[in-house]
Amino acid sequence: MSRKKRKNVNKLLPALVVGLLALLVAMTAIYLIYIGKFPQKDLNKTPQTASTPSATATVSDTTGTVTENVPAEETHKAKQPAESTNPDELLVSWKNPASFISKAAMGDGSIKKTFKDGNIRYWRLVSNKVTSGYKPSYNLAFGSPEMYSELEGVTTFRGNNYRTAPSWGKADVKEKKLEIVWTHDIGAVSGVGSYWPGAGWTGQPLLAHWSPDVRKVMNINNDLKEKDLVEVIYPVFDGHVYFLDMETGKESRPRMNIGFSVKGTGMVDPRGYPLFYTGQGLNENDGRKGTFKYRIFDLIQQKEIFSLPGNDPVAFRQWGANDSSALLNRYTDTLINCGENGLIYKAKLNTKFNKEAGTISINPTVTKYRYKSSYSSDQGIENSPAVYRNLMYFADNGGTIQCLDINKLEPVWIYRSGDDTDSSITLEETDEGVFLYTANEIDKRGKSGAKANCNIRKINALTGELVWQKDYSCVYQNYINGGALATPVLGKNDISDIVIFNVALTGSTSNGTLVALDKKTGEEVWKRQLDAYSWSSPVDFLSEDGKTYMLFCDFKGYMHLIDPKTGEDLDKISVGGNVEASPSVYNNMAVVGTYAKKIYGVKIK
Ligand SMILES: [Ca+2]
Ligand SMILES: [Ca+2]
Repeated sequence: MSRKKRKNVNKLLPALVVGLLALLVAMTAIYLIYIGKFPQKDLNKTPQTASTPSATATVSDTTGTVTENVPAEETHKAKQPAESTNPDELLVSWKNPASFISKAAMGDGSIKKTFKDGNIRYWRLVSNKVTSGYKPSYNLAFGSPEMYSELEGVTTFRGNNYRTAPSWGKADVKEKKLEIVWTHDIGAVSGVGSYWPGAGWTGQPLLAHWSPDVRKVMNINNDLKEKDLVEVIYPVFDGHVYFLDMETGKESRPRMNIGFSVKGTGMVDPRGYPLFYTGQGLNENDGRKGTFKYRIFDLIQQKEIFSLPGNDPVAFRQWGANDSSALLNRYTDTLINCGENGLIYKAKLNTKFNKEAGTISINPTVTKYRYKSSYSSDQGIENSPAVYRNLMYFADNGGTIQCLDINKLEPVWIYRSGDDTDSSITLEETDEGVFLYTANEIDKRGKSGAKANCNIRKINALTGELVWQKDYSCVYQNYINGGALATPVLGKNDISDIVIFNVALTGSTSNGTLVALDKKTGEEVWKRQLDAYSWSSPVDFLSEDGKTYMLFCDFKGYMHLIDPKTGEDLDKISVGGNVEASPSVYNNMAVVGTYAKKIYGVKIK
């Protein structure tokens, strides 16, 4: 061996030792993995918004049909704070191994997702055809609730995608009094064995502060074209959509005749486009029968330009009413709507709005999400969906609370609420996480004269885990259900530590309870017994000096001005009859329709 060669061997020795050591470590690791003792990262504890490893979802075939490889959830890191308006950046990953046990492609194009205590079978239909491998052609996600509406006002039920803004602006509160400053007469309809006067549940009037250029191209009365108008847009029981000047209560343009009752809440396009959307509550009007439709109106010409059939041939339930108030994603021109037929509609509207020419058109492409929950066969959604980014939350008549990835149309988690849930879910994002608040009613569990608990819950919105639950005993009654029909006030600003629920028929068929619960613990902060129950959702609004006030209406026809820190009345006025609808507030004005067959304009003084 030459010196040179020997030198090379000496050089190689340390490398050989390192290599052998690495081999030893690798073999030990393989052995540990084999015996199952290799420490792995606990994926269950990985925060949902953080980047999680991409993996193929477990696909087990439970039916003997051909197993389809379902692609893994892509990993999306929340790169931007919620102020972002780019859906690509807003998408959150929900890849959490704990959220489901297995996922199986079924023979009929559905997918069965099995969770800890139940399962969901779901179908995605594009142009009414079941598609087994749905892939969205663009990303859909919502921004922060403050970013929901470009148009000032209340443009959907509870104002935003968290369902937490039933009011807009700030009120100048001095006397802490309410005063009716106008009323506007509306009608009633009769169904078989039923009579529906005025406005119904959820019935929140829409308030739109139009931009001057949009106002000028619409068919608003000439004398109001130059006025800085806040317009009340209100579909009600008598089958008309009323348009009123919020200041005076006078018609701002001719009413539109739908011909059949609306009892839910409509939606005005949050982009400030002259488009109005509404479902239908009944399909009969004083003996005349019709079909159920979900309608979209052009507010320039004031005419219907598109509709979805309520009795949808692809739906599992042939009841076509629609009380749910839709959401519109203004970044992607996408409408999200839930039907009482059990379907979720995701429609790319393909809107063309030419402000200068005064023309607007849509050409929707409709995708549908249909599902069956193992919790209950009851189909139909009456609450208004809430959305955190790409995660949508809703509950159904069978008591399934569902978190649905609205981008991929895939259920993320389900929760058994135990009964029909029509109260809309409210959302909150905090430093501790994203949470939802929900409450059910006493319906499917009921027997006449029996009692059951209305369950109020705080749930981790990303994992579906219960944070706390608070129960209130309610009386069952079949035609007017007890429990929560109202959507809660989610405290903000000076009442940010509480959430306020309105629970009907606690104790008897005529009374109720208004309760403020501590958001962290679920403990009662205050409780008020009501001698008149209510289905109306309480409304919080902020004063110019930073104090939160609350309006609350009941079945005896009172509107209360309440201090939400104590639950006590500051003032109380009569609005003529049962209030199932819930008020909207714009600065110092509140508007609501009641069973007295009137819309009321109430000044907060
Ligand atoms: Ca229901
Ligand atoms: Ca019910």
